[in-house]
Amino acid sequence: MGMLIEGRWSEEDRIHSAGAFVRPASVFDQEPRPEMIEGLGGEPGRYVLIASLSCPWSQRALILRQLKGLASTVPIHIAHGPRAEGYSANGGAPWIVPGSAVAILHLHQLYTLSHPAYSGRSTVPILWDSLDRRIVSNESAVIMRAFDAVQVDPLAPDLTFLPDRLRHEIEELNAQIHAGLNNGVYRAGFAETQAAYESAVQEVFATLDSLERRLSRQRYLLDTTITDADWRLFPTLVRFDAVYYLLHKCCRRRLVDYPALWAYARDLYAWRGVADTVDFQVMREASFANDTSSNANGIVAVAPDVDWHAPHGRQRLGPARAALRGGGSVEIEPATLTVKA
Ligand SMILES: N[C@@H](CCC(=O)N[C@@H](CS)C(=O)NCC(=O)O)C(=O)O
Repeated sequence: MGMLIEGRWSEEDRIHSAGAFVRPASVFDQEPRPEMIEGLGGEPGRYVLIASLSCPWSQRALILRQLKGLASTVPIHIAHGPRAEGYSANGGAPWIVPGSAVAILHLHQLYTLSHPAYSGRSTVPILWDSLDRRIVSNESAVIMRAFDAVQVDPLAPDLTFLPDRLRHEIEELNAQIHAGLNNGVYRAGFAETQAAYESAVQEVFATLDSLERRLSRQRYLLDTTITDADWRLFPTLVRFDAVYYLLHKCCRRRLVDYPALWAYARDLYAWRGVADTVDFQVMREASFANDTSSNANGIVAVAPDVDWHAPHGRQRLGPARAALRGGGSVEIEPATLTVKA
């Protein structure tokens, strides 16, 4: 895949250890700074979210941007195009870096503009500060936390997907789901030995089985209150049958074979703005065409024949609720994101 080593692009790959895929930690990983949280809501255009529609980690950030009403203050740039030196910035055409006069072709150039001697992977999503001309975060979890902390409309209820009272439980669930599923599907797909693949697949399905049991009894991961944990799980579920099942050989069962998880995924898909972050065509094309190590001819698999708009019927498990930052929660109409009286 290639990476930057002391500011220079190298085709070297340092992400396998004894045949197993090891996801590198993000070097910009940090807690969001208070002035950044203020700027996200109060300085329209200063922060730009650079994302890819094929990338589940980008999608988490895109979802939070929609749900927190940040579409008017945080512009997005969707990186696309053939992978040469990692992600193309703009389909092979020059892209002017916001806040500068510099034109770039590859996203790794954003990393070196920000940190000239950067060593590490050049990943999306990226939160770019066009005033200071630097990457403030390349870690989806941090970007989600920053977006969550913003209240754009001071008159609207201050909703949070990371309420303090549930934080511990959310973090525990996130860690389990990340290891077993979000990253598990990549450990399966990028494994270089049979043993590494089988152990990853076993964990993927053990995690899905346990989520199926949980979601048969309750509407969302933490009962009726939707949280950060649900929004982190969704991008993996939405890709499961179209990409991971076939390309990453996670083929013991499909999402549609899990009645509760499949209906739950459609419930999340119906929240206002979430479907706008899903592009099945781009997701399949980018995944199949770029993963030439396991798909040498770059043939893009056809789409599974499923209906993401079918009624999910999850209301029978309780109304959808969202937490308020000050404590307590409110009932929400997911399709409009309005608070129910
Ligand atoms: N920890 C990062 C991981 C992001 C990540 O791995 N993104 C993938 C795309 S889905 C990427 O940019 N890969 C390019 C690479 O690893 O070189 C996050 O959650 O933001």
